[in-house]
Amino acid sequence: MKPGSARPPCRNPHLLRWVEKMAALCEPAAIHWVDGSKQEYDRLCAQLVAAGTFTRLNARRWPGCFHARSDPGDVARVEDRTFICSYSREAAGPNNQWMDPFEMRLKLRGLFRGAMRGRTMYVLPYSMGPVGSPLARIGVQLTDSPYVVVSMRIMARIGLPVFKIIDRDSVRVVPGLHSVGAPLAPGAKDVPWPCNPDKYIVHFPETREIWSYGSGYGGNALLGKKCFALRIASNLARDEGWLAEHMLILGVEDPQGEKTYVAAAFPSACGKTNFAMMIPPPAFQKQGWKIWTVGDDIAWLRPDAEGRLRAINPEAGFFGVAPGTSLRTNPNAMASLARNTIFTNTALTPDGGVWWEGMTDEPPAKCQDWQGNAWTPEIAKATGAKAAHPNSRFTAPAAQCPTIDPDWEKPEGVPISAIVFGGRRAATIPLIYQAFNWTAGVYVGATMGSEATAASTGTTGVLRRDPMAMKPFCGYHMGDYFRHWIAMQKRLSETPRIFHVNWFRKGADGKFLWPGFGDNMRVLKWIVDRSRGRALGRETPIGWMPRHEDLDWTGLKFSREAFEALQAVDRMAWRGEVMSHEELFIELHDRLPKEMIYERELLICRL
Ligand code: SAT
Ligand code: MN
Repeated sequence: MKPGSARPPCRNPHLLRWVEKMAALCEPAAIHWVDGSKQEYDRLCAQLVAAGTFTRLNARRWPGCFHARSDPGDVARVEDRTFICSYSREAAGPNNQWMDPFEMRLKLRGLFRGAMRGRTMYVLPYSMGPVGSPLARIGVQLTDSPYVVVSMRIMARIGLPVFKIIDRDSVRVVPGLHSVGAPLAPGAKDVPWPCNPDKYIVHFPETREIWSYGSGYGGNALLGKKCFALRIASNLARDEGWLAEHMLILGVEDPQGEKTYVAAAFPSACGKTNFAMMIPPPAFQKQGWKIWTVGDDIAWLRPDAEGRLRAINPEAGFFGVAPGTSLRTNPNAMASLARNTIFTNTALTPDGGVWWEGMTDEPPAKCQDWQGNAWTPEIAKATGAKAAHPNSRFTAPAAQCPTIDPDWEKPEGVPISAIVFGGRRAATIPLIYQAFNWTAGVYVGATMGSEATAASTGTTGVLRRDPMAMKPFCGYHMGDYFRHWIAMQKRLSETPRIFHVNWFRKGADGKFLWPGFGDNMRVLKWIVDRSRGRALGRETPIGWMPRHEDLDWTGLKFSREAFEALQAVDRMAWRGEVMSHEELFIELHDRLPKEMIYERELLICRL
């Protein structure tokens, strides 16, 4: 039998009927039920090579790797084309774009009518979380993009084992319909990256549905990631008493061999992948400190029977930002992406390899840029042209990460002792502080801000409030989300400690004050030690802070003065900060929990 098939390998009547209805709407030329096998993957990759979407990389240097070039108009998430269509506008909140679900369905039916003509519709079952884990959830994505199918095989658990669960447990499935929105007329020639300038990324929270139209890129198209694991899952989590968060998960092993797990929320392209795979400085390694990676982007957290917060990484791969990733900044990511990886919008080198800004100190003498144009360092100097798109990505299997935690697929998840929030802030926000308690910590997360990055289309560098790094991903009213966070504590017997970090503070000379990367271990050690009640700090208006002597400086010269500049709490600047918290709160006022107002008042008093 040839891999994958035109016949359904599953009997679930709801699924069969839905596939039939959607096929009638989209009118694909064929239907392919995805089995998830390696043979099927290889065949689809070969097909993508033949279509010009993929270039097979040099098999000796990049075994099992492919390069893809997207349409220049389809390079990142499109937040201004993303909708939460709950029954009421209030439920979606001012943090989301809303459209009446009835009207939106009409609109979508029009867009999807005949949208898959001339293409194959893939029926792609996937599990977010280890197959069969009580914390995992199932989705089925219908898509006309083979690029999405092969990417999803890396990013999630897909295929026959998932169909089996759908049949056996008759679980509730999150349906997702995805089309690149580029039907093919009979005999017409396809383009390497079909897509549509008109894009709609739509969520119906009550019916747990996803409809995505017009894009083939990243979070717009790999529906398990942001659409399901964050926007729909945040709704599931609120209803079922857990948390779906934009967080990495890592384990810190101390010299005694004891492991402490930390979850950390940073906005897109703020270094989650680097932090999750950090290599401690040599002096720490010698003492026996080690970092283990559980996930780099999304965490699902749930109190267990004993009231301990446990987390799984619902994903199976990394969709990491390529530029800036190097053997120096993140050797574990480089090892993860060394084989069986799909690179999208990086540069292509003449010897069949990939390159991006920051990968090596010395750029290649020439290469093809992310759009296929000739690129040389001289051209770059003259025009500023980047070889790789700033949001170019690698899609790599998590299992290939040298520091992948032995427990990363444990069905019950790992116990979380600390939660870290952080953004990209050039001024005001110190390197590290600890919130006084859970509610104060929720306030810290709720009011965090970050300068926008290339992960979403739009202006970069502008400061925006990005509560818990969830602004683009919270699938309901942000005020209700804060309330849910505050209420979570009642279900916990042991409350994780909450911290805020900022690796990106700059001095008057515009240079970063903190070396970052491996040296973040010094901060992480304090976080772990505080969570275990074995480190000191001093009380400040914004929370607990380490003094210079509370951090381990072995192997790094970092003066008390430099540390004080990095940790300075400028009361005037903080007043401005609190005023801008107020702007967020005014926006959310109709559903803002009163704890947020109290916390703000207390902060003002302390300042
Ligand atoms: O949403 S994506 O998966 O394209 C990347 C991100 O923003 O984290
Ligand atoms: Mn992300």
